[in-house]
Amino acid sequence: MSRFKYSVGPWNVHEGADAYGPATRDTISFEEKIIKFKDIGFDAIQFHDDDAVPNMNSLTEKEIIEEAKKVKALLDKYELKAEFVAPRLWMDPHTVDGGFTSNSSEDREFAMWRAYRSINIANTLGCEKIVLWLAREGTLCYESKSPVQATKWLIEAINGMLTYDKNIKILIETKPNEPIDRSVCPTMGHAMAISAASIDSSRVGGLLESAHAILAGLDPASEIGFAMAMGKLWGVHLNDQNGMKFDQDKSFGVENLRQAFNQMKVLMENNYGANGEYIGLDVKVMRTEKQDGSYRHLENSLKIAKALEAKAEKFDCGFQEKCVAERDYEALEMYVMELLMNG
Ligand code: GLO
Ligand code: MG
Repeated sequence: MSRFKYSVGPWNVHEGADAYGPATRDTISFEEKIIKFKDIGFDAIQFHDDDAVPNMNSLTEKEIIEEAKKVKALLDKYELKAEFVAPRLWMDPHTVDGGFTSNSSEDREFAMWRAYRSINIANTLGCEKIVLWLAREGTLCYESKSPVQATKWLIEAINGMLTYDKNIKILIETKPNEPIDRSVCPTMGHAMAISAASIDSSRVGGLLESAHAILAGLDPASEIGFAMAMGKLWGVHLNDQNGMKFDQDKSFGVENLRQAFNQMKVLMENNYGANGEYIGLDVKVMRTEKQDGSYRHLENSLKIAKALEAKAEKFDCGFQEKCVAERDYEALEMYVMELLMNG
């Protein structure tokens, strides 16, 4: 048994297409996915706005809510919750140059339209969290945007959402690059500063993804710790990443086991989940996997997360204190390695 509740997004089971080649697996329907998610042990589903309401651009506001109600009924049927809704501001012709920070005012308006519709969908699905993964809020050509103006636009957009709905909470999912080269909001420090600059910082927090911290050259556990120190870690995307290259979304712990252990440890020591927060997994199935292996990365990640939770439970704080008092960090380091290597 884990002390945590876990969540997953439908995009984590996909067909395997990448920038260099086509799909390698068949499409699985949303309902089939969530049945399996429940079966594997997940408690909640993460949504993009158009995961819940496909083709939402061509629907009226009323139709969007009607569609969202059908998804809510499905969630209820399988006793699942919605964790958050994230406006998908990176797929549309209107967001080629970004959404909230696009140089086109028309595109910025479109981004707000999607953000407000995402809030309506979240309300219908019974969740209060809006995640902003700011995929294209940044530059490919550095001189194309002012970093000052772009940051101000982002804060304005967040203020617009806070004003639109008095109950929602905004979680900025930080990422330094990909698909853009330089992001407006690359790390938890940036997210916390943007929160502080908003009109209601008590409703603007962060979501830390392990791979994104590694892409920024930072330790995910430290990023988690920083946001927790501010009382603003309201979501995580645990996964893994081999160094500073393309975003890999590997199964949790498979590349950096000690870092993964320390993420779990910092979450546990600081009571993550006490306010209903989920441990989200944002892991992608490998392209090489066959159809019947579509969920193995999720099963593996959950298994690893729970095993590391058990390791962190066993962590001998008395011994740690003794090592710290004696400044015997070699002993402490070896203790951690033995804890991870043995049984
Ligand atoms: C990509 C992000 C992405 C988001 C998801 C929810 O790098 O991790 O998967 O988490 O779109 O906003
Ligand atoms: Mg993510």
